Amino acid sequence: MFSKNYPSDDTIVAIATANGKGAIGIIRISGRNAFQIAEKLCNKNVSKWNSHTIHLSSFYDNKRPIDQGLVLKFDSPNTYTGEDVIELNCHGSPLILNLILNTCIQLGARLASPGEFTFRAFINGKLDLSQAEAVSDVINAENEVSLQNSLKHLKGGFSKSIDKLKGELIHFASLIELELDFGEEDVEFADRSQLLSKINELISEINYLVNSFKTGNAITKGIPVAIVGKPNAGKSSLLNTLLNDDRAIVSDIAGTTRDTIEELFNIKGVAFRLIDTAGIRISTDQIEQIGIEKAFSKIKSADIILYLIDAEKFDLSEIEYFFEQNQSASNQIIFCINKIDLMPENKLSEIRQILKIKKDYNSILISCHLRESIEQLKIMLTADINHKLENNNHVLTNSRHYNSLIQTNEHLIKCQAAIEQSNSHDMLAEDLRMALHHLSEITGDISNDDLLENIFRNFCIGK
Ligand SMILES: Nc1nc2c(ncn2[C@@H]2O[C@H](COP(=O)(O)OP(=O)(O)O)[C@@H](O)[C@H]2O)c(=O)[nH]1
Ligand SMILES: [Mg+2]
Repeated sequence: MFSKNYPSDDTIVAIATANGKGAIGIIRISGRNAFQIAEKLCNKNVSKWNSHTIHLSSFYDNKRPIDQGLVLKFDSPNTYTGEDVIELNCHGSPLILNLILNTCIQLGARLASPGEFTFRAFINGKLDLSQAEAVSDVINAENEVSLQNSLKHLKGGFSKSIDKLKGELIHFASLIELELDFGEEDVEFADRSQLLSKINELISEINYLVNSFKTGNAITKGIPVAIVGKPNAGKSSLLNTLLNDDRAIVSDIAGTTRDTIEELFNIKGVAFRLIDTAGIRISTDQIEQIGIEKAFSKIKSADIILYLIDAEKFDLSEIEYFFEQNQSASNQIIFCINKIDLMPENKLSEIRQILKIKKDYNSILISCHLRESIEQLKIMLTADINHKLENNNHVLTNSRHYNSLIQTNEHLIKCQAAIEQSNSHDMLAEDLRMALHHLSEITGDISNDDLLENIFRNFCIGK
């Protein structure tokens, strides 16, 4: 395969480490002239060195030494790009790095475009497209869970399950194509009931992946947690307590928080987006009313809702009402009974008793002032996501993959209908082809220049 945006028959070079001064800086060279260039740069017989060895050397610009460092030599094909590769570890000075880079360019290398090393790995079959994308996701991961997920994709587990789905479809697609070849004769090589059950199976497997996209999005961007409840229940206090910071204004004047406040925070590598909202009540204040409407919309989009209740005003019907109105398959509500420091123990046991009877409510008794049960609340926040991650082999995080899977399923659903209605072979074959086409987009068996450019231009130079 050849892409007009990335010629692949020349030798590329780039600084691989971040801008600025550091202990070391790394320059990478890849391509058929990599060793020749290194020979001139180091004034050493680099081509004769064994593969995967490290050598101390000076670096020269026209016989003038510019630095001293390590040279790593990798013979193709067992390299990152699949080509001959040289890595130079020099001192981490922008001046030195640029001098060496310019020398390599004078010696015939071309400055690499963003992601071009990974692109070459892709065209040389070292990585498929979804793995190449995972390289960039690994670098950009901002929390541990999202890092772990990207690493899984990089190792190729996700690609393997896509290949498995593809293999099953190809089998049937080829039988249907064969039927087409027989033209007028009404032969059926592919058992329709087997095909139908296979398609049903594929649709549900793809749906499973598609549904994991919400979790995937949440782990990269932070799981949205809305803190809601009546004015003065302690919502802003809980936000501050969880953040360990006086982020939101806390006061005993009801209606203090009129806009929503959003802050990212991390529990054991899982990112959450905490959203403090205006207290829900009937208000004549126009601005507060806008805040209350915003609170309702945050409730709708949140994955987790922390509904706060002032323990002194505990009322089961408030819980029941909120639960009925807002509970859905896509969210989890945790009722937090706050300010327990103000309550005598016998009153608290009463509340515990009432809540115990109603087991379907997820609830916890807390005190923001004393930080009581705050750690336990954090465990409750992570429990749901940990459960989802354990149960999902592959969590979809890439919207390109998501779109391809949605389109695959659209065609599979048409196949389903075509079989059920005994439609013509032609239509069935065409939908099978299209379903395969969209599946193949994910791993890059089918791609085009624009798609590739779109993916690789978001990489760092030198990767
Ligand atoms: N005693 C006690 N007071 C609290 C607690 N949490 C919040 N408060 C007080 O309750 C009032 C309302 O708190 P705030 O966080 O502004 O409530 P919001 O309107 O729900 O955001 C403030 O005076 C807080 O100091 C708690 O755990 N114990
Ligand atoms: Mg508030």
